[in-house]
Amino acid sequence: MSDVDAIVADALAEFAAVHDPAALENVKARFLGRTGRITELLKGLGKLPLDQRRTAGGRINEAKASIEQALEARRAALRDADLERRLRAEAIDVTQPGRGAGNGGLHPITLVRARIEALLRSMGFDVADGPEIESDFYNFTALNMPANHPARSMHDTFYVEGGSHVLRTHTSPIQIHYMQSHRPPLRVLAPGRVYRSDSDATHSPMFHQVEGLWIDETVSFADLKGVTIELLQKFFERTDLAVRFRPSFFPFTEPSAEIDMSFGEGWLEIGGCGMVHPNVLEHGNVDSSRYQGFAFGMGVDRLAMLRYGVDDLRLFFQNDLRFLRQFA
Ligand code: 2U9
Repeated sequence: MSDVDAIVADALAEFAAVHDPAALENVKARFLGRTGRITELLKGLGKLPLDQRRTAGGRINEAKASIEQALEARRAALRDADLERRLRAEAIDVTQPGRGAGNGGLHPITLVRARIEALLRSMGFDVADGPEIESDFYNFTALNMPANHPARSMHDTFYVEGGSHVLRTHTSPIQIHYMQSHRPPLRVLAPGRVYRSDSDATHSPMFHQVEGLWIDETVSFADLKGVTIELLQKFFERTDLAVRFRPSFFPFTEPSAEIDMSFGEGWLEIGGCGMVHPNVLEHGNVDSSRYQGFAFGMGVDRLAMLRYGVDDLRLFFQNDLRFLRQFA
């Protein structure tokens, strides 16, 4: 085998032995680079006698061409191998069954709230919303709880920095806004989150209320009883549900009563109610010499506990999916 054939054979063997593109280019340099073996041969041509130069040159160029061809073939083979490896590594089995997005569900508190909203809408109530941070006026003063009223104590209320605003302690401010922006007669339901500085198995610092308000010229305590009894019996789907109105006191209603209910054994307190205090009507820009009305408030969380038989309020707020999935 001539020198040239040996170089070609070496090149082909070395090309075949490398498995990554960078190493292949290093091998190429050793044969075709500036000081590569083929290049050196070409440089040496000048020293050959003229009659041998042509044949030798031809053979070297043929060798160079076959090395270049082998190089190109090896480059292509490495590219193909790399592509093949990546396709295998990144393969997606399109025949696999999908994981599924899973259907979400509504939170039990949301379900209870929606149910109360639907029942009261059917009795002609509008549903209103409002801010969770309220001014001192809308949360307290307008509800007949003037400065220094005990309900304003730091003990019960979360004050927002500065002290002029609070996290609303009831949804009643919604109805003050509503009275100010609507002319009577009016019927409105105010559901939402409220906040009190209180926390144990039956009290959460954040809880939910629904409050109803009906204002017209002759609305009476009899209407209040009719609406709340109908609401509770429909909500619990029990016509044998007994409801009792126990005299009480709230600054924003006069007279006032606690609403108790019974499925047969014992009474459960479920809310409060009363005829709206004239001072409250006036704060809502309602003429108290012409209009009167009733209001009631119920704890949504309490209603949810009773409807679903849940004995710890905190379960509603821990967001354990094992618990929440039972209601979806
Ligand atoms: C306006 C005027 C009066 C709403 C009322 C109650 C009595 C009441 C509690 C029940 C359970 C709150 O979540 S709870 O602890 N509520 O006892 N709420 S009267 O009175 C209003 C509301 C708005 C303008």
